[in-house]
Amino acid sequence: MNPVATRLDDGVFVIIADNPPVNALSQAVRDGLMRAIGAAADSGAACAVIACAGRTFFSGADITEFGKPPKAPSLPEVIDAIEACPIPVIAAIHGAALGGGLEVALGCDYRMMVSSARAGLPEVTLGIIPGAGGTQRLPRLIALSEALEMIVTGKPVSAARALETGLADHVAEGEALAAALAFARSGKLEKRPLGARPSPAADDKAFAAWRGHAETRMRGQIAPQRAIDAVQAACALGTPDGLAKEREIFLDLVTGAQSRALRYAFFAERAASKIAGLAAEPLPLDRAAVIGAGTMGAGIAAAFMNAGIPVALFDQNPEALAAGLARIAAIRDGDLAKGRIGEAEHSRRAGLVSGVSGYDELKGVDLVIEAVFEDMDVKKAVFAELDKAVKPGAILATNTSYLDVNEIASVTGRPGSVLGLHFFSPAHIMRLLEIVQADRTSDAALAAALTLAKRLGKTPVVARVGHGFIGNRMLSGYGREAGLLAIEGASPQDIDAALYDFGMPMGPFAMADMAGLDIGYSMRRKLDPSHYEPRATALHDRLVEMGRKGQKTGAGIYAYAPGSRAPKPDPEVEALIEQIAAEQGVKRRRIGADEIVDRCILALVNEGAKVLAEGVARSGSDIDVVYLHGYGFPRWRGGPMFHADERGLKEVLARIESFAAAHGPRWWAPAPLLTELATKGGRLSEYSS
Ligand code: 3H9
Repeated sequence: MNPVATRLDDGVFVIIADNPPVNALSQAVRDGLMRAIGAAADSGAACAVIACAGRTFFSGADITEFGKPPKAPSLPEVIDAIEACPIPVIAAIHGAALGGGLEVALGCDYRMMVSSARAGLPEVTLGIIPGAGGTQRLPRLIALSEALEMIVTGKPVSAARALETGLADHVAEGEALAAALAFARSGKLEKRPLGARPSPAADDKAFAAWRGHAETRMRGQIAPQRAIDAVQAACALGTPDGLAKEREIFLDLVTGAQSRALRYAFFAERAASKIAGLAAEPLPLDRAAVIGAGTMGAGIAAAFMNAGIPVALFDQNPEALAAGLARIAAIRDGDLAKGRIGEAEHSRRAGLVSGVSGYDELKGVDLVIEAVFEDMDVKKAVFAELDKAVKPGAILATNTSYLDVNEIASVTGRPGSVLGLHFFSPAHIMRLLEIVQADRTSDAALAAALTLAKRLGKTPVVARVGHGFIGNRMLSGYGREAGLLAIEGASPQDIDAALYDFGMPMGPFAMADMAGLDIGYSMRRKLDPSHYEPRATALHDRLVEMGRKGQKTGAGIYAYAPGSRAPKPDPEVEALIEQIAAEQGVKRRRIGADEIVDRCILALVNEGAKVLAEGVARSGSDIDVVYLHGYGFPRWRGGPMFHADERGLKEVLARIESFAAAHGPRWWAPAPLLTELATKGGRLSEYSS
């Protein structure tokens, strides 16, 4: 069926595309548009309108077609045809005009947006640049610096902003097609093809500024720099040559490793929130409570407040409760001060948060999230109280990052309503939400948690019960190798630098100092020693015992100048490392960045393969989503599992075997699933349990 319909509406030729869910510009849509433009030219109409049915204007090229043989007509051909159409063409934009969608609109003579619509060129987020004229036509329409901002950052702009910059000609309320028809009839329209406009003047300062921005804020990514090359071509060349240059860069990037990884990440995120066979209707979640007013509890409550969900913060200690409420107030005050919200929203948010100190005040809530001390007995006591106090059917969730959710559920009379909601710190900012499905968690509770994640603006991943679930279980291997490498001879700053250069936002030692070394220290006191390697944590333990707990005490693995968070190597720590190495009988050696990265990253991969085989993670792509959103793994590498696949599992296995030979099998015995996929063929990122 042709997804593009046409009709003549009182002298206006109307073209409506309908390709649910988001009107991606698939081959069928391009073909339909091409034919519709031909018909518009022959229709005798005064002008044409291109609109979309459903929830949005074109959301861009169909990403699933990338990497496959191209099918005619190409999008640039369609847009050239729109631009060459003898009658003026109006784009009627609702929802979002993104990527190729905005490029279609730029091929039109007028852009009409409804006030709720957005327009953007997010191609760089997929590791490519606009490939259908966006980098050539946009700088011919709006100021060069504004075009650069949209193209380099990939961030969409509102209709109001589009009107200000000249991207939109008209902004209207109501339904897009009706508004475009009214606009079409409001005056005499003319042909004004952007491709025929002269090149914009080059602005070397703006180019340098955006290159600097891309270098620091989009570190490691190729596409933003290449997008600037394309805009420079728009300034230096006429349209045909500029378009050819843009196309050349687009085709080069779309077949490259970064784009493959970023497209994979796009679909992995969407797959993570879908559970096959989950038919249950989600339960209503209109009032929530958070137990424990510490940093985590307050952050979780703030996430609810920001999402507009009334939330009660519970703590039996009045001082802790007051401090937690003050933390939440500081978060909304900060948003007001930074202009992210206005006065009205600020007071609305203030009204959503209350403090409570008695279990009996929690009767009416639909969901409780416990965020108390990480101790099984304490958690069980809290859940027993909650089970008595909170209405039947309400969900009881724990924010534990390690503990057995089945055991916690066992003290309640409603194990079907118990699950884990593992937020990452700071909870109102970090996007990842690990949802832990315990053995008896009901489908309705799981469905409710997935819906809640969406309302909170989080990216959910469902994990099953297992020590540390997905993220922290794997992280222990990463941290272990970093600790051992330091004893074996690499300095903390070398290790941090190697992993930073790999693309991690910070190295493991700087991260440990930021989080506080005492957190791991007190957790290890309660852990079964089979879960960690004491040789690797000896340094951390000694530092804590010396009172060096990280940034908060002004010294940890690094030293910090008063009031500064910049880590400085500390000779005292270097001497301590030497001493620990001597105690452990380790002869220190020079260790290169390659070994540092492989030891740390392949430890993640090997543990990830075990997590996957055990069913703690449902799929390899879920693991990658956890690492992208919870641990800052570089998105342009796809995630640890995808990264291993791209490197080649045979090579990964050989490297892991070499580590097993050098350091013993206890931590390095290859995961059986990894061995199987490497030998028989298969990909970790495509594996599901
Ligand atoms: C481009 O245009 C290149 C051109 O310059 C050059 C070409 C030559 N293609 O996100 P949702 C699917 S690059 C295929 O959950 P929302 C998505 O996978 C493109 N599929 O909805 C999901 O499928 P499923 C530039 C797509 O309401 C379903 O649609 N454009 C595409 O939360 C619903 O998606 C972009 O980068 C696509 N382009 O958000 C925009 N887009 O249900 C990418 C979505 O099976 N898209 N799907 O899981 C988005 O940012 C969001 O989807 C959007 C809607 C904001 C549109």
